[in-house]
Amino acid sequence: DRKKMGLLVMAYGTPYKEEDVERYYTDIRHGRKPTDEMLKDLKDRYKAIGGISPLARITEEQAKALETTLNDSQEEYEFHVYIGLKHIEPFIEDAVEQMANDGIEQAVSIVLAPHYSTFSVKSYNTRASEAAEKYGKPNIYAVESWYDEPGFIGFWAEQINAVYEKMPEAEKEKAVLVISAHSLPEKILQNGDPYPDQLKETARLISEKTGITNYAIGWQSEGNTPDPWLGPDVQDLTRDLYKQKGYRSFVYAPVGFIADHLEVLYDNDYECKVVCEELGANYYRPEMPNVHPKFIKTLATIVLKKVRSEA
Ligand code: FEC
Repeated sequence: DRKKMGLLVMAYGTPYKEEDVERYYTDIRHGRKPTDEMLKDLKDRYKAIGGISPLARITEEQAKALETTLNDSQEEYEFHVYIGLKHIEPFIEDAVEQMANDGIEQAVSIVLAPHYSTFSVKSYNTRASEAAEKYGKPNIYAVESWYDEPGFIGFWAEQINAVYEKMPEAEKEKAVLVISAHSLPEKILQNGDPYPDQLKETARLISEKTGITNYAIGWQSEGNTPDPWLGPDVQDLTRDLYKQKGYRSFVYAPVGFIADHLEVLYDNDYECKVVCEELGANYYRPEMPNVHPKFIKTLATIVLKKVRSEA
């Protein structure tokens, strides 16, 4: 008989329809309503990527595919997936409550973001464990980060190589790989947050695997707040690399994300592309992991490693 194991897949969440944008944005802002101008700006960005974000569908497909892959790849555990979102229902707390109601005693959790930060992964994990405490179950084994997992590095290396292979030699020499993650307020650094070092390590491993040495690390999608955010921002970085290093082709790998969503489809595919067009440079963006079977297999490897070492 297989042992029953909850599989808590946590992700950011996105509005399901236009009417959800305001409450979603309010949740992101810790309960402060956005101004009309901010709300309009966000709605306009969703419109620019086709109305709503594909993220809700992709998160669901990733979670389902992960459950299936896990159950097909071993016989010791029977995984039962639950999605818990940060900023919209089903919230992390809803998922944990459902697991408790379903009698799940043990669970493994993974956040669909590779790099650990007190602002991101820690807050997901704290919410899950506080909810589990409230309901008296399940006991949750939490994956904290997977920014250096070989299958993850391998996935990006393959997608990046596919882009470079299509370039003529002369273009390759003047191409640069821009590796990025979501920016966070600089104040995270005061408590020794590992987030920037983990991104650096992902970049180093991708460079090692692809042999691409012309690369730079950037930050993107910074929030609309007065505090200083981690930089350089990818758009400024693009201009600087063009002027100071003479690069003419830019390959963006937003490795802090794993799906096609607003921060990639707008912040890279629109905003960075506009900068490239202004400069007369070439814009490239390799495919995101989404539900690529190799990527899902990598997530399954990470989850199984956690379960086998702790459960
Ligand atoms: O709907 C979609 O397709 C996009 C979903 C989305 C993802 C995402 C990932 C991350 N965020 C992170 C941190 C912050 C901080 C603030 C912030 C603000 C926003 C806003 C939207 C938004 N985020 Fe997000 N983020 C996504 C969407 N994010 C919309 C609000 C408008 C804007 O600023 O553009 C600032 C909050 C504040 O005001 O204090 C901080 C981090 C990630 C990557 C890790 C993860 O996925 O959890 C970190 C996807």
